[in-house]
Amino acid sequence: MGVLNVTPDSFSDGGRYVETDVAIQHALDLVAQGADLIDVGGESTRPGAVRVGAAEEQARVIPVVRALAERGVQVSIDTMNAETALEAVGAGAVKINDVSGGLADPAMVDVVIGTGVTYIVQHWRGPSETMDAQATYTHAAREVRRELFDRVAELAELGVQPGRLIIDPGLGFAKKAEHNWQVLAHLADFRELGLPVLIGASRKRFLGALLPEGAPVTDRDLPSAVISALAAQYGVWGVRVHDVASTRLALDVAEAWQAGRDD
Ligand code: PMM
Repeated sequence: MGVLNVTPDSFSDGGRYVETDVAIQHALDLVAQGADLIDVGGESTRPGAVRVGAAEEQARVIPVVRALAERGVQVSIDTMNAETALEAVGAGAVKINDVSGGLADPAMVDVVIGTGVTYIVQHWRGPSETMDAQATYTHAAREVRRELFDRVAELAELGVQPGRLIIDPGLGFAKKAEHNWQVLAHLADFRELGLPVLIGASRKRFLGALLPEGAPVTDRDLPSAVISALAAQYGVWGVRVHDVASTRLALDVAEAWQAGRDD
């Protein structure tokens, strides 16, 4: 999954793809580099980010979603807003990626049921303004998994077919570096429900902590690609990344390694 943030303030690629034409071209480049899906977002979720209005969010993302869908690109819409999700599916998005798992906007569940598209449910404890303060766990992997599985059960009760769900532990969302590593080390446990698992580690702060202070955010692409390869070994369904080329290569290595095992 290649990331396309059409936002002026995303921490990882903020401001680069605000113009529609530039955004579309960047997405096509990501597809050429091997992305199977483009995740289009119009609202930054970085820690401390302030919410944008639905109208502004839609003005950013809908033309991009439509243009990509018309070119045959598989698009997911990264939004917590039900109205934006509905508009995006109308414009051709095939998946809704909601970092709040439907907790930020109660109307989201009806959109998911009504549109029939695949829904990516992420572990979420609260909005970006407050999530760092909510990063307290006694055993992060176990608690994140429990909370995420509980959310899946709630969605099923509300009428969302579990077979349409993809789950994501939400690295960096109400999680400190050590919590992210604990979740990654226990990734296999997240497959217990049999649902596809998505991981979004790309360019996040906990990877920056491995690099020299002040290193540019693009230096996080190599550790991100390593995580992609390791996540593949754990059988995850997908990885959400900014630098598709390095992750594609990392996944090719993991696949060739796996093929050697099958001989
Ligand atoms: N991370 C971000 C945004 N959307 N969606 C999913 N499913 N999982 C993630 O980990 C995730 C996401 C924040 O990263 P960005 O600002 O670099 O896009």
